[in-house]
Amino acid sequence: MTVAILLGAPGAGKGTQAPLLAASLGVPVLASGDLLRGEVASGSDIGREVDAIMRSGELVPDALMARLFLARLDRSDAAAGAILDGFPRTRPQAEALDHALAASGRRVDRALLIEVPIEDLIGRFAGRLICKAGGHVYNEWFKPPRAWGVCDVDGSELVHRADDAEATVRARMEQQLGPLHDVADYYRGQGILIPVDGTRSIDEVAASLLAAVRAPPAPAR
Ligand code: G5P
Ligand code: MG
Repeated sequence: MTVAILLGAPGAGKGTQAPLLAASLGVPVLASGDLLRGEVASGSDIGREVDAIMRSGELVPDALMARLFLARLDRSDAAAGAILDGFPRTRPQAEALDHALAASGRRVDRALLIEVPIEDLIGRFAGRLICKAGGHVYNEWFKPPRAWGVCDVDGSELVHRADDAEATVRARMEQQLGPLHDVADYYRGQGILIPVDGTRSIDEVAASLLAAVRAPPAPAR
């Protein structure tokens, strides 16, 4: 059983790497951003509330996010492990996650921090495309789909994300890097944080992440 968290700044490659790691380990990806975008697309009350927050580049309040995400983690497909993309994003979320996992005899095994300098990230957003059905991630320059505008995996339409406008990207960096450092410190303190160089090719980063997950377990905490 493996519960591994992918940490990284906006654009670091969490959503690109999570499905690759999950496929290697035979566990599902639970992605907080995809959960939220699903709520927005459904037009639910929660969706209306979080749409404005996401467009502003701020984080969704901890209580709402923990409720949504931990309910997803409780579903049976995650009983044998999962790759977490985008949650936790704050220290209170990390504590809530530890608490929820402990209640079912599980724990976070690894927190993998994908490190990319900010100046390298900015250029990634303009070319990013995601698919409407599954949130699969592409890039017009670095990872184009086989057929223009169509997802390789599920055939759905590829679109730009509403929060990838330049001003929102700047706000996301300003608002979210501080909490990211807090979460990284939290897992460093537990001895389970593994930094990975995210500036290399997608395949090289994927190989490093898989090796990090398969490395011998950290001593009991
Ligand atoms: P999200 O959806 O979690 P972010 O901002 O954390 O959004 P984002 O933008 O989804 O993270 P990513 O997943 O780390 O980035 O990166 P990606 O999509 O895989 O890759 C970005 C681009 O770079 C792609 O075009 C990809 O092809 C390319 N790329 C990837 N890897 C490489 C590589 O190795 N090399 C190169 N050259 N290119 C590469 O959250 C969205 C919003 O939801 C809310 C917040 O408002 C957040 O802003 N939210 C939460 N709020 C509170 N708490 C939480 N836990 C929340 N989770 C989400
Ligand atoms: Mg993502």
